[in-house]
This record gives sequence, C-alpha cells and structure tokens, in this order.
Amino acid sequence: MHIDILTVLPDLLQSPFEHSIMKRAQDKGLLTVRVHHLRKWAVNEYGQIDDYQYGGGAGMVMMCEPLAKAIEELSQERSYDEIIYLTPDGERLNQGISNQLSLKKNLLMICGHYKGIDERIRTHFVTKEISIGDYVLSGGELAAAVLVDSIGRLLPGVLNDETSALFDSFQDNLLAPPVYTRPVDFRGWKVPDVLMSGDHRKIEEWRHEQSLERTQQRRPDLLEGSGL
Ligand code: 6GU
Repeated sequence: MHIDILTVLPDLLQSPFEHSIMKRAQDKGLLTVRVHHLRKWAVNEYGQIDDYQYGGGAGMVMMCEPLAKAIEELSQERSYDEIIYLTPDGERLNQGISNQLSLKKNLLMICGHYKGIDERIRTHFVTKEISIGDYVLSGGELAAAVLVDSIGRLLPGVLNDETSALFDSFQDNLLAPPVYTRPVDFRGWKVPDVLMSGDHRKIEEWRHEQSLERTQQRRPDLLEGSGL
C-alpha cells in the first residue's frame, strides 16, 4: 500500500512511522508513506496556503488552489482509491473502516488546519471524511498518524503470529481479555490459576468469558446487534 499525506506541518509526521510495526511494514516493502508539504503548492512566494473566510469571522481557511494543485500533481503519479480528509465532522473511525481501507492500494490523506479547508475541495476532490473521535485536535496530523497506524498494521505480512490482528480488541467486536506475565505472584497479587493449567481449551474459554464480561461492563454498545 502507498499512502501520501498532505500537511502544513510535515515535521509532525516524521517520527510516527519510524518505529515498531510501522517501521517493519515499510522495511518489508509492504507500506510506503510519503509526507508532502502543502507549501510546495503555495499561491505566492510567501508560502501562502490559507486566507480569510468569506462572510467574515475569526480563523483562516485553507485555499482551493494549493490543495487542488497538490492533489492533481500527486494523482498523475498514482490513481487514488480514496482521497481522505481528516476532520472532526467526518465519519467516526472504527475498526471496520480501517479494515476496509487496508484493502486499498493508494490513499491520499489531507490534514486540515485552522478553520479547515475550502468546501469546494471537499465537494470535488475528497471521497471520504474521517474523524478519530468526538473531541477537537489542533490539526489533522495526529489523526492521520492514527489512521495510517490502524491501517498499516492490518496489511498482510506486517504482523506475525505473536502480534496477530485477529486477537485485537474490536476485531470481533469484543475487547481483549486481561493478560499477565512473570512473576506469578507480585506483592501477593496472583495470576489466575487457569492460565497456568496448561489446558489450552480451558484457557481459551476463560479468555472468551473475560472478553465478554469486559465488553459488557465497559462497552455494552459493542454487543448490541452483534448477536453475542
Ligand atoms: Cl480528523 N481533525 C481534527 N482537527 N480534530 C479531530 C479529528 C480530526 N478527529 C477528532 N478530532
């Protein structure tokens, strides 16, 4: 998969993909991420990419021209399956959306800033609008990092058995069960006996029960309509 990201703060997107699973995905050639500075397509030599909004009011709006030029130039190199605008008024991200996007080949992500981007770019170029939750961030960059991470780890070959996405919270609409490691007794707090029993069927049963219980307690909304 190839992901292009358009941003006015490219530095903010340097480190997030240089570690751990995202690094491995790129080292293995399964994922390429290119961060593009929108100022490259600025309307003048001052690097202008935003302007006051029509109708008045505080806050700048990201202009049509830099975004349109950037999108068109990048589109000559590859044909995008989705052009995604990260915005708090987009569709709220969930595992299902990440699963679907992980099947695509080329994605372009646009990080908004200030009051957002000119509506005409949303109408005529953007194919999908995503929010990562009901709170406001200063810009779309951290949201793009979240989205790339959640998609990247799903690409075939990125995860091994140990990190398999099959057992993630949400992959089956259930939260993950509790986990323990050495020592078996820490300050008198013991690991559940069943995990030391060596009975794999019993362990799987226990884990499933714990998942269900945890989901019922913390996120009953995930169980509604799932038939569980
Ligand atoms: Cl995608 N962008 C911004 N600026 N704030 C957000 C968001 C995105 N998702 C949740 N809050």
